[in-house]
Amino acid sequence: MLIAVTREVSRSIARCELTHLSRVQIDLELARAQHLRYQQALAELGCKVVSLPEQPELPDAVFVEDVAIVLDECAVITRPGAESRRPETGPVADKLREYRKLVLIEAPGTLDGGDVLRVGQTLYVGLSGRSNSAAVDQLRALISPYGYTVKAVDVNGCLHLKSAVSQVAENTLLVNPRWVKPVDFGAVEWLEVDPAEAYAANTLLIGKSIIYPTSFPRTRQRLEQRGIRVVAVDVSELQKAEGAVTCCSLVFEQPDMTRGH
Ligand code: CIR
Repeated sequence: MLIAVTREVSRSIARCELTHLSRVQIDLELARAQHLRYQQALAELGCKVVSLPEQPELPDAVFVEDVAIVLDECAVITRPGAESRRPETGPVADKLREYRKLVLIEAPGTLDGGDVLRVGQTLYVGLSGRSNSAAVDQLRALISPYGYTVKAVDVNGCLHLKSAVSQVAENTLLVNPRWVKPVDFGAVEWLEVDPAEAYAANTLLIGKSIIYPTSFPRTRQRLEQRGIRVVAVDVSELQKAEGAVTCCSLVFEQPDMTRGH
């Protein structure tokens, strides 16, 4: 069974962190309606959605991806690069403890889950404004005993590694080549975003389908031409907070204990 941990949109989202975008008004009710539709898309694709309550004082708390990396063997609780986001970890850690052993990134390491792209047994970590090489070293020490390889990659011009590259099929990445170098990701196939849609590289792969924003029709056409099934969601209000589709959930496999022998 796939579990998707999410968290309700905070009433204070208007005070979110912004790095590459200018602040514009966010319609809270619309953001919540869009987030609900996003969760429905996860459920339609077979996920059991575990929704955490709103954190009224933590503007960016909806973006749960940044506070943990869930592997089969453990969950790594991050130390987010933005100080305002560090208190977000506690309630997510409390929930993940029900499913996994927890391990922690500690100071001076900083790591946002949005900077971590997993392809098979390799975890690529973007050295962004949020994640540093001390965290890469810690992550490597924590998870290499389980057989994972951790590789640092350069990322320039965007918030997180996964703003620039994400997985759209088993051996295929969707990339914005202005922000990362496709050759850094080894022997995979890649597809480029349409040049008019810089932010279009962030997709959430669930099984053989991707959850994908409605705002990138040109890149969507490229994806569909490659035979990729797209489930489109309107996330305009979360995009104003510099979020996208991977960042609003932590998706992981969990054996279904209710199905006995
Ligand atoms: C931030 O700047 O931290 C939030 N406003 C947006 C975080 C988006 N996270 C992600 O894409 N993984």
